Amino acid sequence: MNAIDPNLLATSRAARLRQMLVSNQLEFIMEAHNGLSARIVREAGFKGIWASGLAISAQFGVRDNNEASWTQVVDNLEFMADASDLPILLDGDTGYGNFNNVRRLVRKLEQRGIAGVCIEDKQFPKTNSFIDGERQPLAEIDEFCGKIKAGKDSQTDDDFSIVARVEALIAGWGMEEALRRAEAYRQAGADAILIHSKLSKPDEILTFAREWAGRGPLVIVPTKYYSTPTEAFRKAGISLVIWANHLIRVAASSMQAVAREIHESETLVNVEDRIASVNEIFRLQDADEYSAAEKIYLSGAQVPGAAVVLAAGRGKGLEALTEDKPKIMLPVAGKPLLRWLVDGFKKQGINDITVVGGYQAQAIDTAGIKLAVNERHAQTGELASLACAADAMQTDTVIAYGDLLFRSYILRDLLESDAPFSVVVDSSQTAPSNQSVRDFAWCSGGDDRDLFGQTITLKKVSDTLPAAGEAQPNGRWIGLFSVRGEGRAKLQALLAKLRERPDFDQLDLPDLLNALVEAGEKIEVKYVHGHWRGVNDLDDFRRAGDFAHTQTPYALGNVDGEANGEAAR
Ligand code: SPV
Ligand code: MG
Repeated sequence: MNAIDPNLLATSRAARLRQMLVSNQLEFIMEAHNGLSARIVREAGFKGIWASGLAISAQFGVRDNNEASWTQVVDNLEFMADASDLPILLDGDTGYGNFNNVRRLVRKLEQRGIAGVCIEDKQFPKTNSFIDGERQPLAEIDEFCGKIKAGKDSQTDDDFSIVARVEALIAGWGMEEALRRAEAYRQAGADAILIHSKLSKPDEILTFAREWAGRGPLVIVPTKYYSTPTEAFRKAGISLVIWANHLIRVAASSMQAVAREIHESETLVNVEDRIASVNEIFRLQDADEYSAAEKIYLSGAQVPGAAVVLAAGRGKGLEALTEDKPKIMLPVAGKPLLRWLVDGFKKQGINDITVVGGYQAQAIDTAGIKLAVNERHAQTGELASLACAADAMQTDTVIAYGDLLFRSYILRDLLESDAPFSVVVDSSQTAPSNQSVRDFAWCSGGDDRDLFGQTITLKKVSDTLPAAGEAQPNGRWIGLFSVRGEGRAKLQALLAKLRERPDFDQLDLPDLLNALVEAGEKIEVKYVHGHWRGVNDLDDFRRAGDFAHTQTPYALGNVDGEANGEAAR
């Protein structure tokens, strides 16, 4: 992301827009149509926003014919200006009336922190230039110049800009008329000329720019001549390019794809991991600022949970790939296994994440996590690693194997459990299908939908399958274990007790679960049926890539039916 120069932020928005118009480098502004898209434009690195008439009317679900009133547009702009500190250039259509309406518009825009307005020389109510452009009547030159003068005379901030948009080429009036109008508008006080074209080639824009010969800043909207290399605009001396409608268009196509998918599949499970998480929406709304303020102004605010990820191992059968890094740093579908897990936690609002490393711990990417190191990892099991993170368990904590990929609802459902202890068990895995499968789970009942609402508890976890005739497992523990409330102190006490055992260094997480059961604690079972992967060997890695791809965002990945094919092994 291009950071915005902090010095620029010190100047007013109007001054920044004016600077973009008069600077001798080519500048770009991006369409936004509401507060959220304004924030997104800012985060993408743009220096300014085009408040497009087409996009704003479209997001209201009305036509670009002044069906939304000008005050509705201005109210919408207020949300945009609040959500983003970028300068906003309003597409003010024809100025919504005569010179007097323009005067009032300019005053109201200044009051809402808008940096400038573009008015076009058509007649109110206008129609979008790309709909029968040649049939649209143009304003009289003198009348339009009066609007420009009235607007300039009514602004109180000298830096507020009025851009005059010439529609002569759109309406088929020719180059000479376009130049005549542009010159008249410049003399009337316009700060820049927007020359619009609906051709698929930039020819008339480039001719106009050549004839204009730098008499003032030129603004263009290359929606129709989009394949023109940007360098051509730079060479032609254009000041500002408006990318005019691309966020409303991507919003429409993404919404169409997801709405269709949910309607057809009658489930959310295929889309959840491919769309912005609810937490991402919270972030865009600046919810953290609210939480911080809550801590100052409200007592008793909730402390979020924590996670401990056990990632000390090198990975069996992966030696060739893990010479210089632990298994969890191996990439799956373009990002390290650990990142998938950490992102999964963050998505559920768990930001306090401690990763216990061991083998090549220095190679662990510590962005957004705390690292604890089990120095004796080569001689110890998982419990010794967990003990290294004992301090991290000051709040409700989820303990996880580091080599897990899972659909986000699995963690969400686990977090919703109020039980002191709970685990996730996959009822689709009751027999080994490859050598690395372990952690079979025996429970107080099977995954029977008829038992809905009843609590199932864990009886035992073991990697040894029973002989025929003995009780068969009800599934496989996937490696997620949540400890809440009073469970925390109990877990710490049990860990301390287990540490005294001579075989402590050999103990793994299933031993802890079994010890809790033996101590009479109830461990609630949350059943799932697939939708996760343990990544233990090379084969798993290959399949994990497919699994992860089903979770890439719609805008980036494919939208075909692959999302259904990843039930675990
Ligand atoms: C808009 O974005 O509303 C514009 C540009 O006015 S265009 O749609 O190209 O006319
Ligand atoms: Mg418009």
